[in-house]
Amino acid sequence: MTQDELKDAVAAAAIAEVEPRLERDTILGIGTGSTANLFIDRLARLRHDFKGAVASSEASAERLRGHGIEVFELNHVGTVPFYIDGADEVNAYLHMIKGGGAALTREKILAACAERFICIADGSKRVERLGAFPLPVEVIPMARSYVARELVKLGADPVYRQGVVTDNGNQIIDCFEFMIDDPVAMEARLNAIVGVVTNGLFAARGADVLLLGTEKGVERLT
Ligand code: ABF
Repeated sequence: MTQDELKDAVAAAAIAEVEPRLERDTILGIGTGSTANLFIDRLARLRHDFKGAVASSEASAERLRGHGIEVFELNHVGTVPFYIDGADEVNAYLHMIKGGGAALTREKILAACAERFICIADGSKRVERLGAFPLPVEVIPMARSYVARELVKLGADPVYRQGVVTDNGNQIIDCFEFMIDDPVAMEARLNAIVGVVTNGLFAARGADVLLLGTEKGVERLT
């Protein structure tokens, strides 16, 4: 199977996971990226079975609206029963690196507001140790150089993602050469650097369910 077929298989598995639980007033949290896009496309068929969605990016919001799914502001919604999103890396504890698409802050807010976080990913995303994928850190623009110096002290090789402005008007630094032994501790440590808005470690609040696309089928891990 191709990587796209594996992504579509987990998108279909996520639909099977949420479909029986949809109510007329359900508002879903929806993430960003190519796997989330496949989920959105499959969700279109169910658009009359639930109320709408909150999106983690403008791009996903546009795609949802394109399918006739109403998009709500999180402040008007409160909690969401499910948040469905991809990941760049995921370990056995369902800790993740996310934010390759620069939407990490909104993704983390949605994850925090979700009763259940369903991570959908093809098998290439499953790792023993997080960090081969460069860890994204969203920063307030005026703090970029300061934060980069602090990241060097922690052992990272920080690279400014040129030309990228997040949906929140901020910038992204990617941490290369930064293997992470204790994701929960490192997430907190990075959050404590002044000028950091969010880091792409999703460990304090990881996924509740991982639907992983493999050659043998979709594995469901909790
Ligand atoms: C989002 O999309 C991100 O947090 C992650 O960076 C990315 C995964 O993208 P894809 O599904 O295209 O691999 O969920």
